[in-house]
Amino acid sequence: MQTTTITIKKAKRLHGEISIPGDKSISHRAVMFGSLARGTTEVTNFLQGADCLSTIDCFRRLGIEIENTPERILVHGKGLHGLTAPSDILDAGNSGTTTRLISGILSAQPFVSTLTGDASIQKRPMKRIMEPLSMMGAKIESLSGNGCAPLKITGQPLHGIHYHSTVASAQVKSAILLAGLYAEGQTMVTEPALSRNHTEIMLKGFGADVKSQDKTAILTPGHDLYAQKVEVPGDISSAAYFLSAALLVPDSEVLVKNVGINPTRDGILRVIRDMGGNFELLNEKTSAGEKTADILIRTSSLHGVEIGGEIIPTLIDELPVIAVLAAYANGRTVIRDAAELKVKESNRIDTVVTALKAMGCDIVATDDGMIIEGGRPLHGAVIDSHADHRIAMSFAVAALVADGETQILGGECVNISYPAFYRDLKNLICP
Ligand code: SPQ
Repeated sequence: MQTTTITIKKAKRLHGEISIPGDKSISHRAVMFGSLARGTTEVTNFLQGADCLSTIDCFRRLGIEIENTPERILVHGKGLHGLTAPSDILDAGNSGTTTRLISGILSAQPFVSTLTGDASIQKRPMKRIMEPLSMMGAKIESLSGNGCAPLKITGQPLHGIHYHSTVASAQVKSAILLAGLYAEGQTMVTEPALSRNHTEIMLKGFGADVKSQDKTAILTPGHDLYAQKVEVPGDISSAAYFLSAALLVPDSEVLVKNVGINPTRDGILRVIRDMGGNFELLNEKTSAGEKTADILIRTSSLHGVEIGGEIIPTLIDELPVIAVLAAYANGRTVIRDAAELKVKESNRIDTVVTALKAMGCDIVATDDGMIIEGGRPLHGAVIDSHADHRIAMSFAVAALVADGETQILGGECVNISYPAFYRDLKNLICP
């Protein structure tokens, strides 16, 4: 149930620095792979958002002891074959990543489990994992018969496949690779465009035999996983809101610290450059295969761009806030090849178009994206977040530049990926 209305007014200037909380995708994977590894995995800068807490809850129910303190998470892994049958239904909450990745693992366990989630999860498509996992020998049933959760998963002996995915989805790829850890023979996944590769990087770090060849990930089973220390980089998807706000609010300068800039996630930086955005990467580092940097960003005059093709998976979750940038940029922006937006926490084509229209933007939805005629001044409006964290945060940014006041209904959904979002944003706003 949506309860909190957040009110945001036009801002004069943003100034200061912000450290970005841990990456959601990497936090999930650290708990999952730590649970399947032998020994204790220590995770620092873990994202304490509701989605990642759902992953912790599921693995606790599967018999894994996980200590969660503000400083670090300790996952006391029991090896690939250490999970035990859950006594209750597994609840993935609002998290597509938890639902899809854990399904790959559960498909190979010697027990039956039932997996569900909130109203949004029960509408998101699961056939995309049910089909390839079934080809590997899995037995997965959608209990409502509509290809969505709740899912009943009866573990089976699996065999490797070479799957040619029709969608560029890290969740599909990861579910198959995780099932592949238990399968007989090699598992390969070829994607139409490369999706985020955190699973490949981190599984390799834990000792799995995973290779990437262009758009194909190849996993050869037969290797145990061993506990690791994982320092989670800041989430570029969360950084995107501060980068966008600093670009749009006049006279701003913000240092956004510790941002993961893995090339399969950095599409927003390439788009900001193309739009004429002014930023510098500082203090670049690589830790456990993941690149990070601090980003110094200033107010910039932006112009419209065309966004489509292979860049889309590298910025899919940033498209709502990119649409906000485009609304304030001069000229036309076309976003295409992004039909995946329709099957996220909300239909993000519809929710973005409706909300930007309400603020006075000239925008139309297309089948696979949107066309935005930017540069008109926008005004405050009442925006329904549809309980979608990315919509709430994107329109908090839009509100900073709109005339008057904006109200975001159900604004508490930022808890999914960024519980301190409004506080951190407020700290950058100059009086
Ligand atoms: O986990 P969930 O709910 O699917 O979260 C989202 C988000 O906006 O935070 C998508 F709605 O991120 C996905 C992302 O879109 C996280 C993810 C991952 O960690 O593997 C991959 C992407 O999804 P997909 O379907 O393209 O694999």
